[in-house]
Amino acid sequence: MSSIESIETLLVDLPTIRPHKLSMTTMACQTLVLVRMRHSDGIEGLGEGTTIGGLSYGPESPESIKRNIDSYLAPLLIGQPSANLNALRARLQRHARGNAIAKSALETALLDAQGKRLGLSVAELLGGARQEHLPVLWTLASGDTHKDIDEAFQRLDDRRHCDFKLKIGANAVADDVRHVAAIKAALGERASVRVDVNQAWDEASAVRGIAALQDAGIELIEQPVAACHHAALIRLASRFQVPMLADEAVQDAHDGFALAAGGFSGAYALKIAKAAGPRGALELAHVARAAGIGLYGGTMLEGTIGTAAALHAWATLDDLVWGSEMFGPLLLTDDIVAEPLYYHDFGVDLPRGPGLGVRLDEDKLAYYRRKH
Ligand code: MUC
Ligand code: MG
Repeated sequence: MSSIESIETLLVDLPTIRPHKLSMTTMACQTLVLVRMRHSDGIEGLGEGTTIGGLSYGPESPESIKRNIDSYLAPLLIGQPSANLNALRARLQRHARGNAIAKSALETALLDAQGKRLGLSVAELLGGARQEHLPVLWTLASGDTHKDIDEAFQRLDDRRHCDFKLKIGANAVADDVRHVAAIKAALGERASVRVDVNQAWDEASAVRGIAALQDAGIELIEQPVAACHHAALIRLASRFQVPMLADEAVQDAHDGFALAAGGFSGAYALKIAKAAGPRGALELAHVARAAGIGLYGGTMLEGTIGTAAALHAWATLDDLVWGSEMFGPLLLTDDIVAEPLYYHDFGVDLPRGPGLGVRLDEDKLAYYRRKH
């Protein structure tokens, strides 16, 4: 019976193709935390834990993810039998609080190894894929209205993306509304346009902003108010016709249940990073489904390994009514895998092969890994 032999964590810094401007930070680089988990049967499982903008997005940073895996989480797993994912997950939950992104990287590495061991894809391990090609939107976040419009037309012409999410909340509400309305007017019926406010508004600003965005034809409003303001999000969802997408407010199935029980309607952004891994994200999906809340495959702007892990989970769902945003690798200038994901026809193919279906490019990894 195989057991877990060693767990190596590496920080990998990859530049973005342009500055990516969110309400809380502007990214010029993305830092991936890569996990290489080696097992006594010779199999290596790969995992990735990634956040946005150091500590500006959430309570874990790339450095804390690495350090907490090295010091606390890896010792809980080393020496344990490789194959009982339920037991390993319970062990991490019992002995370590929080650290959802670190746990997601480890669960991904366990699933990848188990898939390779059994000759099954991660989607098959999770019950089987219902779709092999998933829709993927693109985030327009250059910070410049005209650049965003040019970028959107390029993506439409290339049949890369036909849905766009605009990052707002860093500017005055009226300026943000002007920016969004100009982009929607330029794209017209060719594209669906949504916004992500990343918690930047208080409720009064949200009421003003959403009323104007609804009039401009925006289709979805993501996380307009602070994550902890569940009641405000519920009030906004009942007040407006345009649906709300809960992101930071809904990390896992517990939040999903609380928000639904409080009367929320709309959609939930599923992210493996929020829910401590693909399995936790699917638990949230099941709660949402039971509550009649729509599903959306979310990203923490992961590289290819984290994106592939999420794709395997989302592929098991046949009711992602809001599609997905699994474009993380396309925001980066380079990659650390041998074969990139295949983006075409407004979506991406589920990678094939055992486990995640992804192989490392060791030269690229050696080049981009942080050396000190
Ligand atoms: C978020 O809050 O949704 C997803 C796409 C993007 O550009 O940023 C992320 C984070
Ligand atoms: Mg969001």
